[in-house]
Amino acid sequence: MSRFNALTADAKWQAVWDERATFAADDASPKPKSYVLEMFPYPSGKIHMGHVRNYTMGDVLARFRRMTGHEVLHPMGWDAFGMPAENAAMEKGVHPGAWTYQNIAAMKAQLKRLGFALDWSRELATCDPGYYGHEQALFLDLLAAGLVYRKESAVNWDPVDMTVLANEQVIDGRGWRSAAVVEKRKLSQWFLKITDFADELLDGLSTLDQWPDKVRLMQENWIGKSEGLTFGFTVADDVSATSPIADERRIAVYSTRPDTIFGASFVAVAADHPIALELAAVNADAAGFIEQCKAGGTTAAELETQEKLGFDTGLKVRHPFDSGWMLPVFIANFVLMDYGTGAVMGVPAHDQRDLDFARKYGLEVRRVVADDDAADPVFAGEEAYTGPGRLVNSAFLDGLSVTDAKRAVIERAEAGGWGQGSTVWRLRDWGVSRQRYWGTPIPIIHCEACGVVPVPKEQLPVVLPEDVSFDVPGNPLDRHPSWKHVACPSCGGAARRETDTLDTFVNSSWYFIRFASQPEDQPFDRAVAEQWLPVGQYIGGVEHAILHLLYARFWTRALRRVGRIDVAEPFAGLFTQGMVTHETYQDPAGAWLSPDEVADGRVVATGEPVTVGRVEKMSKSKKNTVDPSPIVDRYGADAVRWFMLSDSPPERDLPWSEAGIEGAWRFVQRLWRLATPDGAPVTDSPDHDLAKRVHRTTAAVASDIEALQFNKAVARLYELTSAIEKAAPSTDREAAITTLLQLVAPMVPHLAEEAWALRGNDGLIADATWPTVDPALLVDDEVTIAVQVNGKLRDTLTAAKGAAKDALEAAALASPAVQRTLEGKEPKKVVVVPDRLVNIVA
Ligand code: ANZ
Ligand code: ZN
Repeated sequence: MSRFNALTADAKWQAVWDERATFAADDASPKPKSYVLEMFPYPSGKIHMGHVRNYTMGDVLARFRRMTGHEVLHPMGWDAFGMPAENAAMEKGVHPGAWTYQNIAAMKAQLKRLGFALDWSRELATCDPGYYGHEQALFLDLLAAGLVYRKESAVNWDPVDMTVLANEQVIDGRGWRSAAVVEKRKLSQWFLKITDFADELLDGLSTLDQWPDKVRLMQENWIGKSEGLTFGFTVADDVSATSPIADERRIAVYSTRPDTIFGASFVAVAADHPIALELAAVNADAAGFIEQCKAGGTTAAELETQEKLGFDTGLKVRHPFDSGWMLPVFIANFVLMDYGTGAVMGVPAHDQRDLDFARKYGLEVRRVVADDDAADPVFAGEEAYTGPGRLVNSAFLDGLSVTDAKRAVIERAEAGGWGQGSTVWRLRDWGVSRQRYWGTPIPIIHCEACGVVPVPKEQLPVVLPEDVSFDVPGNPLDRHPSWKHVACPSCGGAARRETDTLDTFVNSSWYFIRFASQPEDQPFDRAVAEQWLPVGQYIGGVEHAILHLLYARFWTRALRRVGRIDVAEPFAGLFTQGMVTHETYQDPAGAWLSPDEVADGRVVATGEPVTVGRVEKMSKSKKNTVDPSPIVDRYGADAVRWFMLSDSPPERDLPWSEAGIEGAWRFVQRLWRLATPDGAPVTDSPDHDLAKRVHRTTAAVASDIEALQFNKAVARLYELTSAIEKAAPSTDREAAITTLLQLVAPMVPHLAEEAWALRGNDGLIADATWPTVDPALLVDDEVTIAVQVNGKLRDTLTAAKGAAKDALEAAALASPAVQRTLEGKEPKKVVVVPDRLVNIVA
């Protein structure tokens, strides 16, 4: 019998699908629409196993949806702007555009080789002016709607290379090329007002019931809504004599725990708070401390890990509820300037940072919340108490719960006019300016006379200049001899272009809309796009759980606000797949080895023993990657696809193994042998059991695929295959084989096409419909009866549904297990519950 020749079959059917445009989505189709999308790849040069797994899952769903009568949109494109192309330009002297398009060509060939059911006619690359020009138009829409603004913001500045560095170019605080210590510099940059949508983005999460809970939670935390009290501490100028900046002013703080106000023992301001800066101007020690804080970094993450440090300003403030109670004011390195008011009240007993700080500077630690009778005002522990409880040592708050006490303090503050209940968000506006070449030029012109002037839409796209050099650091757009010099669109005078480009996350914030509709003269046609959106099923890595998904949600809502589209949430369903992993290997010197440098526990080249390390995500740094291309060449696309689906639940990690892919290959061959007509005579005797099994598998596989439980579907298909193999030749068996081919078609489409044609079916299996299920055959006509003696399970029986009571009784008494238990005694009584159980009382 012939073997399935994947090499020829793969190429043959891929060419057929291409020629017939089998997977082109028809906007005008009357069928229900289904939009299946996997996160588009960055064109790094080669696809990796993670891509193969991600795209295989999406492909199975897309093909299945086609078979179940949907018009499917399943597109692919390239997230093509970004740093690696510029790095390649610097390292290899190749133009970022040339490098990117070469990579796209190579990766496209690799994807085609896997036989994905993609509508390639909608392919797009974000670095194409035909894409980013429309992005510029959308940016201008947002600008006109007041959703874009400019403000000073810090960038990483390399003082040796005299250039701005992207975050990923800063390694341990130093420039990646110069190794110089990176400084923070303020530059005027562009921001998108995502904070305007904070409420909407938070509330919208509750509508996303087909998203993983963990992703919704991550987004919720990132948006970070918190409620509390903003209130002022008044500086006591009469007792702040040691400070040169004392006067009767207020320092506003924000607290989510106003209930703990009687436990406050200090106030702390951020290093860049106006009070800190004012003091620094007249006090060299304060200035020195502020410098020290900045060197340590000022992001939330950096602050979290540092030792808590403070500088006593000499200022004293009065407690709002007791004007004789003075608290010292510190400048502290754990307070962020851009959160709340940039100042906090320190409550050491109930906040860990405050406790660390208080212990270091010998400040009072006073308990004000207790969960038991321990109302001792002296708090001794090293771990702040943040749990629930009753207020103690807190004057009029004593005895109240935390919640009631919060409310009471807010009420008093508002009544007394010294504070206001307030909501604070962690979410910050999105800084989109990048001082780089390989990105969407921001369509703005700066004119001395007119200020910031948007590029008129008829002048879009603002195209990147081709003739740029990367031999010196910095932004090639900025030093290009002519590109930035233009006439002001407003007054005609000499003006200059904005040389910042947009963050690549902007590119990926609307590509799914452009896939749905891509006219030449506008970003998308609203009516057409709305037919497809929202994306029904989006599949990608959990590493995009926060930024990409939040930005895309924001961008969609912003486009809705400017009237471009009436869609609130871009992705109705989200699935985050697990990673592809592999063992790691090291030689005796500790160097990482790739899997093909290792055989039988030894280094192939030297024969030295290999240390086998943990199974980890495939990564270049540990050299534990397996290149999919040679595997596809060797085993064929279908075996690779099958393996990607079979071994692990899709949300879990999948350990790559040679044995696994070989097993998949053997299964493909088994299917082939089964599907190839062997000329044996076929009898007309019905095989009811097999027919029933086929119907059940059909129904179950459909719901598995809908639920993206591919490994379960695969397991069922293994079982069905075995059952058909064992069945005697019959027309039912032949029908079962035909159905089996339809069921495996989304997973192993090349084999399915080849066998489908060979068995004399008309048309493509890709166009076939999913087999119909006869509901009558799904109903159990056999039941399992529990047989008990004195209430203890002794045996089970299989009986026809609805079997008579005495038949069940007789069968139960005849059971050898029952007879053994009865030891010849006569039963006193037999209770029969039809279809369920027989209980024998002895
Ligand atoms: C007093 C207090 C007592 C606080 C207590 C907490 C516990 P979330 O929940 O993230 O909103 N805080 C306020 N502004 C800050 C800033 N700019 N930098 C650093 N910390 C700041 O956190 C709010 C809490 O973080 C606020 O409530 C404040 O400390 C601190 F037992 O006030 B709290
Ligand atoms: Zn002008």
